Amino acid sequence: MLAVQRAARVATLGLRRANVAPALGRALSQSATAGKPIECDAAIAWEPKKEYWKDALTIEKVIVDPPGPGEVRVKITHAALCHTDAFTLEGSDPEGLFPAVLGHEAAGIVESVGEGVTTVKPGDKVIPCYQAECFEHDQHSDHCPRCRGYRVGKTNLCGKIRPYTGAGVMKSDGKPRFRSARTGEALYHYMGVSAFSQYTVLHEESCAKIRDDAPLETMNLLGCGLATGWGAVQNTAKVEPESICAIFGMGTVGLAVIEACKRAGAKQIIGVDLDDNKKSLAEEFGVTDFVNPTKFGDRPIQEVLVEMTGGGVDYSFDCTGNVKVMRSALEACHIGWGKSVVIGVAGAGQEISTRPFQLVTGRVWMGTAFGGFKSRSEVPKLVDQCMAGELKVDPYITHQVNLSNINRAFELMHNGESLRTVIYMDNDATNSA
Ligand code: NAD
Ligand code: AHE
Ligand code: ZN
Repeated sequence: MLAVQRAARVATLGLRRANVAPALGRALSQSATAGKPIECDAAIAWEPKKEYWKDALTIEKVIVDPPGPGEVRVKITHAALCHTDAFTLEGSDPEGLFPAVLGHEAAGIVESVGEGVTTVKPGDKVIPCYQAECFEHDQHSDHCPRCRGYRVGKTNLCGKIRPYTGAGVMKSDGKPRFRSARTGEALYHYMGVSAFSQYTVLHEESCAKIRDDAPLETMNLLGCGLATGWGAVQNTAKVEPESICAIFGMGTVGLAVIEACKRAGAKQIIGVDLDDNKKSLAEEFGVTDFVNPTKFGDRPIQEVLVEMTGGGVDYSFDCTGNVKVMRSALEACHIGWGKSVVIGVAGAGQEISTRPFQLVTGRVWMGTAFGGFKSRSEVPKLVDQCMAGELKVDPYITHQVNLSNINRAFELMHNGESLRTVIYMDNDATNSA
């Protein structure tokens, strides 16, 4: 029901929907390009821009080199904006590199594969995953120091290619596969994905192969925000029935947390946001209470929540990236057992603090990346759950734009007007209204 209601509200900005299917159809017959550089459109971030919502990206031609050994070239059909793209674009990311092709929440079709690739082939549908997952043989031979914990399920943070994705290059030769067609300048990859290009090159470890009948225009959201929110509840916090939960930040990630808390059987779900316009939306997703901290004068919001819940919440989640909010979320937890999960990403130089007494007295402060999911093996299962109707993606898609309107997507996010805006990457499928 919720899905139907929200889908009806999707705004298609300059998007001619009728043309989408033929454009995707063409993608399947592109093996003629294997082994050759491809020239295509991409949104380039030439430099950081504090006001990221004001036309920060330029749409230009880029050259995408063929995949090297262990690499996969993918035609990106649909991407979406996550707040982390804005965070990097505005210059807050200590790992941010420029010029770059940003974007990390996407879906697409394999165009060609490099030497040695065995897990995907041309024509396969994939979700690029910024948290890569190495292969079983890597884990058995302790490929990197993280394998010891990874193989027994202590973490989803694979270390095999992370140094290269952080450096914006490919592992096989330490170079990027993108260059500007206009200037010839090399362009860095972003989070090992670079979805804001019609073609990108991924490490094989980052390619989650999904079923052939999966709709790419919705499943792209599983590449970050939804998997993160759902996983934070089920994998990281492990919320149990009858819990009391508080969620700070009612963007896509926060709403996915709410949805998962409801599914887990939480009896009270408190949404916290500065924007009153988020109240009705949050109620649709499952909050039982909505709290706007600005309505309580100088009173710390954690005090309000502790009073409201008769001692504090069992679980809290920061989905804002604000370090003061992270502290409030921790201190809103019940003495003795409350757990607080940091999901939001804070800018360079920011640090969290609290009185150690908060932890001495039993509260637990933890964090999650990609909701604790292992990517290549678990994202296809999430797709199956969506296709079976057990999980819903549509309610999170509020807008659709074509690649040439990508800056509008950043503006909508900045204004708090959108949840996820899906970017249709094939400009032939759109008009420029
Ligand atoms: P978003 O911009 O869509 O939503 C953020 C929400 O927080 C908005 O509703 C905003 O009104 C609210 N907010 C801002 N400041 C607040 C405050 N002081 N108190 C209460 N609410 C406040 O962002 P999103 O895409 O949902 O992402 C949320 C955060 O999660 C971002 O920091 C993003 O970078 C991060 N993220 C982390 C992971 C991970 O794996 N850990 C994955 C995806 C996103
Ligand atoms: N590069 C930043 C940190 C950014 C960050 O924490 N990213 C999250 C994903 S946000 C997705 O929208 C994450 O998963 N981090 C773990 C990882 O391996 O990157 C910094 O502070 O340097
Ligand atoms: Zn993200």
